[in-house]
Amino acid sequence: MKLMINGVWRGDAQPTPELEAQRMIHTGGFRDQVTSDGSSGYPAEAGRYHLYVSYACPFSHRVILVHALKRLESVVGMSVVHPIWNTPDGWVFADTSQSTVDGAGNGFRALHEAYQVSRADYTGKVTVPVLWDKQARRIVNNESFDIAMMLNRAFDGVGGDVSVDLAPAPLRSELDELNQRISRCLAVGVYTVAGARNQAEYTTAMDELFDCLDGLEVRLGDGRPFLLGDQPTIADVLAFPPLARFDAVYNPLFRASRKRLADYPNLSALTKRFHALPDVAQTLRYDDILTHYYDGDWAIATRRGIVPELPAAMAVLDYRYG
Ligand SMILES: N[C@@H](CCC(=O)N[C@@H](CS)C(=O)NCC(=O)O)C(=O)O
Repeated sequence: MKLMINGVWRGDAQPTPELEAQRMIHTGGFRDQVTSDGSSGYPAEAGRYHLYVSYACPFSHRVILVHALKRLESVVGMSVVHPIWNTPDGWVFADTSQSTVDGAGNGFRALHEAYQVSRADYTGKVTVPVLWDKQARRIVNNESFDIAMMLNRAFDGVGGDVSVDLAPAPLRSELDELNQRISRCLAVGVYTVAGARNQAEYTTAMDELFDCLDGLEVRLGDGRPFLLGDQPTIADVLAFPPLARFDAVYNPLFRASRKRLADYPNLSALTKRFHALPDVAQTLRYDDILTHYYDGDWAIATRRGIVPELPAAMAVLDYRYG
């Protein structure tokens, strides 16, 4: 397993219950905020901040989407790690067709160096996405939702497209509820299915995931083009990365096989409509996604002893246990 313990990178640590627990300590990571008025100590400035992302990672994809929709290319720089995470160094930078070198000027070869420089005794996972402050030389924030929300408004005074607001104030409470639901039961839900340790956990996770998808499908049943109405919002930004990966990865590899995205007409239409928005198509890189999931270490998703569900219509004989 891969994690950092007291500032020391452990790319090959043997899993123990203690390490499993430490690997989970990632919400205690970096949660500072860039603000337009600078009251947080991190004022929005063009050219000061940099994103470290992966095109394969669905959580990075949220940030890449907002970066593109807000037209922040010349305001906040972006470097891309290689899609194969299963290396001794975890996420690495490299000058390849699928990745870049560290463009923030630090000369980092691996992402764990950014964590170590930011906090010399950091303990936890080394994850993308990361928002880096070139001036302070530290990570500001490593939570995708926080970063997406910052990119949405904080940089409006220094070059962000003010005509795009993905979290309009009148929709805030409805958005909060929907964002939490999509994050938990869909974006994280597919990983809960993949990580199930036995058939019972798998079934529980599958029920939650597909209840969630069924609910979103019904929500779109009134003909609304996006989840909250006529305009795309941050809720669509959160939904798009897992939906776009569903039939390619989560259904076949993670055994989220009860239905395909293609079996949901409204969610399929939403995915295509969102994909057709200006600048969105270039953010969806199936090369990176397929390399990451199929060449990477996703043995967790093929754990022995779990029988995948198939829609009844696809099985000639009923093969279920019992
Ligand atoms: N809470 C984080 C989760 C990000 C996350 O899990 N990123 C994955 C890639 S999709 C990662 O970097 N994993 C490395 C690891 O688990 O050690 C967020 O939403 O930003």
